[in-house]
Amino acid sequence: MRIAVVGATGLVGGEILEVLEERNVQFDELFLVASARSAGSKKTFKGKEYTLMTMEEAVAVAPDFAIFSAGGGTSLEWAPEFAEVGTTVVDNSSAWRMSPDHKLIVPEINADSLGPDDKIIANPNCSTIQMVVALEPLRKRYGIKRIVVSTYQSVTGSGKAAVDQMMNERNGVDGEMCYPHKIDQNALPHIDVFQENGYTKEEMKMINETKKIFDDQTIALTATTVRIPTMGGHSEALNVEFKEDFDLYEVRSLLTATEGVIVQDNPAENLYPMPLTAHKKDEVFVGRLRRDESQPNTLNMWVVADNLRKGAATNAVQIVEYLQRQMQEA
Ligand code: A2P
Ligand code: 11C
Repeated sequence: MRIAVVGATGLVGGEILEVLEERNVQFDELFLVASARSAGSKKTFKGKEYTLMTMEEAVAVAPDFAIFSAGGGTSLEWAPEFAEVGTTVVDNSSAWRMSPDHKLIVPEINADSLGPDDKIIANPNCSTIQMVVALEPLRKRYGIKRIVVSTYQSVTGSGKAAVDQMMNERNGVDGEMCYPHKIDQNALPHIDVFQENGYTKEEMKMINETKKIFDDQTIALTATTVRIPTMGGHSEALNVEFKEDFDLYEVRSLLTATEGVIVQDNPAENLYPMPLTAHKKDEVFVGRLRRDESQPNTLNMWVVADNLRKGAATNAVQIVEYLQRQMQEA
């Protein structure tokens, strides 16, 4: 079993390495890949020093798996090259997500749709993943009619340059601007580029990816995505209208029984999910569960996850673990 991490010097790449180590994922060889700028420099993993490789070098060794987190353009250009030599690519970018020929996978929901011909597998957007993981047990029980989601997203979702912008602002240092405005002490209702319909690309990703993952084009969904000056952890306010009425006690039980979901919901003790407490955790945290008293069959909930973990690295590594298990069982 040979695994390549493509984009190993980036924020998500670094997180993938941490997750591989923490989960003790088994492999015989590991290849760390970055741009030609970094190739030849060294990076340490589990006490061993690795020399960063170029994409060309990584394709030449034809690893079993390549976990990509190096941007959409790199994925479009290189994922097919890896697939061609037999590598299964798990891609963190948006390049393949909405392609009808590629699967968009959250292991808890639809990994069983994967087959041996799926050589390029798409990992959903971070804000989509944490929402669908929290909703899946409720969707199965009550059916979903409509979702209204508002997000509060960490600067880590935009990569290193955004973290640098925020820290420079905090330290009073001039530097490159990643966002069109200051981010520290601010909130930008603007994530990714604006589309012709007035929504941002991030908002449209949440809408379109959710329908694809749930394999249900009938779900009505609308989103407002907002960048806030937090480090590591996206938060989401969800308003969900179900097809059938629900019992709040049962909602809590269903969520509590769901692997990968942790319910933190005790207002009497000020217990609710927060980015600080979700940081570096692999689970999705859910709280503030309450009935929307303005409309039937409708629930309000607050969902938080570390966007670099379950939103990116953890989900990608879980896909690899799933496929490893399939290969061992075959
Ligand atoms: P590098 O450090 O050599 O530029 P982030 O999103 O945190 O900025 O990380 C982006 C990651 O993608 C980095 O590891 C970066 O490597 C990598 N990367 C960017 N462009 C390419 C490319 N053309 N080929 C391979 N890796 C790339
Ligand atoms: C953000 N959700 O927080 C984005 C980052 O499509 O994988 C991830 C972009 C993507 O800015």
